[in-house]
Amino acid sequence: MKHKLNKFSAGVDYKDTRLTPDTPEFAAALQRSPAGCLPSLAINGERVVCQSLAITRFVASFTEYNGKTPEETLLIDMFVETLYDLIARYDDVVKEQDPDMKVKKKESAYKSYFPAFLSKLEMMLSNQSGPFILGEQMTWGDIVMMSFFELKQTPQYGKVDLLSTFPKLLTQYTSVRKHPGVERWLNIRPKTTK
Ligand SMILES: N[C@@H](CCC(=O)N[C@@H](CS)C(=O)NCC(=O)O)C(=O)O
Repeated sequence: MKHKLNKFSAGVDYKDTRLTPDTPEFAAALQRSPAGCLPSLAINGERVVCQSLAITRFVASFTEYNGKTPEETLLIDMFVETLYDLIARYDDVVKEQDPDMKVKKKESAYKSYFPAFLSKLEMMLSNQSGPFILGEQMTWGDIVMMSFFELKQTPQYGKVDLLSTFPKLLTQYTSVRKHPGVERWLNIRPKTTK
């Protein structure tokens, strides 16, 4: 969702093709993807690339969402890498096959390392003079963060409210959703079951 949202809200032209797992089209797209994973992007309908963050950075580089200087771009990456450290840590829960153990691990994750990571992100945002990573200018990193917290509120992810005790992260979340390009996308995006 993050790269589609980035492309749409920044006005970058693209064709959105949605695929259902366990279909021949899905299998064919995995075959075409250099690393055998989705999402993928066919640049000008030709060269196929994959890895969602690489695609997101690439798309953002054509827009005002990537920072104006190497230092601004670095700041965006710092936030995203911190979030992805948290996502990597949570992989243990995602991969757990035993349902009871999964519930236990999930509860423990939300009590222990989630607050620690979110506190770091909250602190990092506190140093900015505005709701976003770069202050008043929304970036692709803000969109990635919003997408993550939105996902956690879906039934599939247990509708976890992670932000009520993190005012800066909550303001960033609501500000991204109110951004005109993002808001337009949220209104027209295809509904999924998740
Ligand atoms: N690091 C990759 C991971 C992507 C990934 O795991 N994609 C899943 C679908 S959401 C996939 O391609 N799975 C292969 C399969 O279903 O066989 C990214 O961020 O794009």
